Amino acid sequence: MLSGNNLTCMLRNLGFVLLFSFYCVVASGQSTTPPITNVENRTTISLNGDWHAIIDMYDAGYNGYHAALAAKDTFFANAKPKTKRDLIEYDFEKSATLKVPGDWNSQWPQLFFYEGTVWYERSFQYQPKPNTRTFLYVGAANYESRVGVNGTIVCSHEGGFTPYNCEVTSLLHAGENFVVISVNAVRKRDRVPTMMTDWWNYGGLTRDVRLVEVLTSFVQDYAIQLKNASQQQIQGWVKVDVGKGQKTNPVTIRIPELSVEKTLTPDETGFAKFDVSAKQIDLWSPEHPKLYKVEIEYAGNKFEDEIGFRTIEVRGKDILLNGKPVFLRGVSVHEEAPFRSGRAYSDEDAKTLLGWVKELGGNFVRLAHYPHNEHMLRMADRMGVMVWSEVPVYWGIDWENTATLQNAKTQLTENITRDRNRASVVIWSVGNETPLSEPRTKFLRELVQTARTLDPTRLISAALQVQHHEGTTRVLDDPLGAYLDVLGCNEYIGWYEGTAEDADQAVWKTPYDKPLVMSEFGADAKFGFHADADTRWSEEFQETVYQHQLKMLDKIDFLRGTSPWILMDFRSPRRLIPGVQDYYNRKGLVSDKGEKKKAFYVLQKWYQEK
Ligand code: GCB
Repeated sequence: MLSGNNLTCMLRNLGFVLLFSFYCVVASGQSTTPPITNVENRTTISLNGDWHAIIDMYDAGYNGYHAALAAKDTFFANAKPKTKRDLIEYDFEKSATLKVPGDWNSQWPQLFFYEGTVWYERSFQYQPKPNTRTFLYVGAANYESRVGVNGTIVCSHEGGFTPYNCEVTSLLHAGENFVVISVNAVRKRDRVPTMMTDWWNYGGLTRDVRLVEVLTSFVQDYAIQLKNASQQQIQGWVKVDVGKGQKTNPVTIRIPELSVEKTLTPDETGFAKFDVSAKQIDLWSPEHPKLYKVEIEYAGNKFEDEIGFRTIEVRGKDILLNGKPVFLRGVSVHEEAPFRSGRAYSDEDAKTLLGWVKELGGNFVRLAHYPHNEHMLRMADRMGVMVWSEVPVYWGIDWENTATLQNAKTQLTENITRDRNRASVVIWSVGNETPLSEPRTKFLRELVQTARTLDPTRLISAALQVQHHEGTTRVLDDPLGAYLDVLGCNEYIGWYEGTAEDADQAVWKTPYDKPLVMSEFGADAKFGFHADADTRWSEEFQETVYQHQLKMLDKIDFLRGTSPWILMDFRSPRRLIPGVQDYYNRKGLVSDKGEKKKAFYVLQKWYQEK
């Protein structure tokens, strides 16, 4: 797809550098290069570490006192006075540093509530190599970011939870180079998510930043998995970025342990499909999270991935993993760091969070409410935890805005592109608790369609809400249900609605012949606060809500999974009671310091018996 803006951005590479670069950034939301997947296993140079940071509340880095600055005068220039008369009113070198990866809110006290623009800068040594292309890869920048290298603006990106890359080959030189990234976290009505969320709007370069080095022509992306409903047929495709003036070469895919070796010839666009049968595949499952080493070789360059093979299907009300009915014993999780607070970003964070899921007796996790960092998905693959992966189409999105829909589709596409080779992911969710209306259903149906086209091998769901009651019967008849494989439902009997005991009378019904995952239920409790079961915020109150909920859930004949809200307490600007909430949603089964509440053990017992 080559839009007018993209075409203009290409001209930039032909030499009209400053003028057109500025135009690209201002005029185009997504002037990034096609996503390179599996960067972890390619040749990369980490740019993690200390970055100089300038807080720019008024966007002075972009605007003068009357008009927008010319590109050469923006902070991307990283200018320094040349004579003692020169006036330059910013100085990266003298500015304090923020750690990358990491949100800015939890690093400097003056940034705790900040949502504007922060400029990041760091220098690095580089040695260009022959026949090599270099891309700058940003794991995530919340929410809108723009990238400049050695003074030239390269690309911009919208969406705070998915990766992007831009090619910087022609901008790098031997010796010292610098990169400047501006990140803006302002919430706006037309963004995804929109103004209101129940999580902290952590801003900044929240995930790994790296340079990725590839050959002139290279494998940019691929999908390798079991064919639907087959336990022997591996299929997929590869996409080569052919490179200017290059010819395509054959691509070889090897899975040594399965004696699979397949050589493909990409077409002139660099695309090739394959299908190969392999006997006796040791299937991936939570009990046995087997991963195979997969090698991808192209034009003398080889890299690896670790891929598990499993099938996931729905038959009537059942979810089948590797052809057998499975109950998803799960819990919802935010990307909140255990113990230290702030955004989670590391392998250690992932191990701790998923370790608690395992300790609960879980085999499933709902990664709420946006794509989590890649470490989490790879850890879920290794530890054997099935994943519900979601985009931040949350609450009251601007349903009738076509640019918002495009943005949501792009975020969904970036999410699926990054994670489609992870066996752990079994469900793509297109949204959470979206209020019923025709424009909303139309919007979400388009996302369902996008997900199905990109990945026909996984199940699609959304966390819905009960739309109407018939006495004590709750009827799950949201029209979106017709387009989903799995119904998701959030309900808070005993917390936002009625009493814990009301769950005893509740009956659940749906016109759809589909499985249900109760995607949320729960209650707040402050760890260590003990009282009787009628006292809000006590561990006993939360414990009682869980006891009644679980009894109710046992009676729903189409229930095939649960992901109660939530594994760990998490920061939220909506939670304001001093001494109790202190800006934390306290529905965690575990506190933010890792202390287990009484309800943890109630759920653990239920899962052990499931
Ligand atoms: C919900 C939302 C979740 C909130 C939760 C709550 O229904 O999906 O994002 O955090 O309720 O605690 O209110």
